[in-house]
Amino acid sequence: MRLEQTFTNFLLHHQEKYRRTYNFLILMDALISAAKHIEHYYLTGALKGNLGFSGDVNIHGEDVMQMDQIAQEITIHYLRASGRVIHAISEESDEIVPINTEDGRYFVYFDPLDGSSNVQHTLPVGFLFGIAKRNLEGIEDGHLRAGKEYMASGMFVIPTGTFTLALKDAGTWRFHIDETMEFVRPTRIIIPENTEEWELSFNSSNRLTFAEKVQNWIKQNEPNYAFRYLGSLAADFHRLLSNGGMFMYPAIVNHPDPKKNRPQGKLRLMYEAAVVAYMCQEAGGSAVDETGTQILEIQPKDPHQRTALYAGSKQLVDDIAKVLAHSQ
Ligand code: AFP
Repeated sequence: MRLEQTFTNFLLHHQEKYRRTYNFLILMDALISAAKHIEHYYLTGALKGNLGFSGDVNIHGEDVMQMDQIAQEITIHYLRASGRVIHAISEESDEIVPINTEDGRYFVYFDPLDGSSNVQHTLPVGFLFGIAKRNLEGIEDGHLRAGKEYMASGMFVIPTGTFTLALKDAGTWRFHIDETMEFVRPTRIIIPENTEEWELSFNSSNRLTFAEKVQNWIKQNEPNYAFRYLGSLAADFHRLLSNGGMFMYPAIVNHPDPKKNRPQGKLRLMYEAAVVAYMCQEAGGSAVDETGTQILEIQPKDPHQRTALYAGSKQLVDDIAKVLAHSQ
C-alpha cells in the first residue's frame, strides 16, 4: 500500500523550514476549499444546467458564464472566511473587493474560472491565483503589487484534480487529488532542458495579426516543435511546464478589422500573466511581454491591466525577447 505525503504536511514542513507562521496555511486551505467546490459545481454543471451564459457582461465587455459567477461567489466566501485577506482583485469583479482591510495579511489576485470557451463542453478550465503579503515592517500603502513582489502563485486545472503551486525561492510544485479528496504527492517541477518534448502553444488563427517580427520568429521555429493549444491558459501552461517550450499570447496589431487590434495584449497582468510567470520562474523558465520586458518586473497601474505573454523555457523566451526588444 503506498500512502502519499499530503499538501498540508508538505506546507507545514515548508513553513517550519522557513520559520513562517500558520497564516499562509489558513489562506491556502481557503483557496483549496474554493477550488474543490468549483470543481464539484463544474463536474455537475451539465446536469444542473450551470454551464450557460448568465446574461451579464463583465468589465472586459465579455459575456459572463453562470460558472464564472458561481466560482467567484465560492472564492470570495472562502477568502472572507479565512480572515487573512486585506483585499482581492478578480477577473469577475470590476472593483477591488475589500475583505479584511484592517487585520488582513495578504492581497489575493485571482481568476476563478479561466477559459470560458471550454465551459459549455466541461473541458479543462483554470483557477489562477497570485498572493502578496502586506508590508509588515512599515506603512502599508496598498499599492498594486508587481509579480516580483508576490510570495506565491498557483493554478488548479479543473476538472483534472491537479494543483500547481510556486513558493518564493522554494520552487514550483505539483499535487494530485487522491481518493480522499486530498492533494498529495508533492512533485518538484523543473521545465525540461531537453528540447525533444518542447512545444509551441498559441492561438494559430491569430498568427497573421501578430507583429511581423513575431510571425517571422514563429515561421523559423515552429518546424522544430510540436503545436498544442486548448484555449485555457491554465491547461496549456500545465502541460507546458512538464514538456517545455513556449506559450504565447502576442499582441494583436495587424487585424484586418483595426477595432479588433489588441496592442496591449489580451491576458490580464495581475491574475493571469504574472501568476504564470511566477510559476515559470520558480521552475527555471522565464516570461516576457511584447517589448521583451520581464512580466514580473511590470508595475501594474490598473487591476485589470492587460499584457502580451511569452512564457516557458528560458532559451526560447530569451530568443524571442531579443527579437521583441530589437525593433522597438
Ligand atoms: P476566456 O476566459 O475569456 O475564454 O479567456 C481565456 C484566456 O484568458 C486564456 O485562458 C487563454 O489562454 C486565452 O484567453 C484564450 O484566448 P483565445 O480564445 O483568444 O485563444
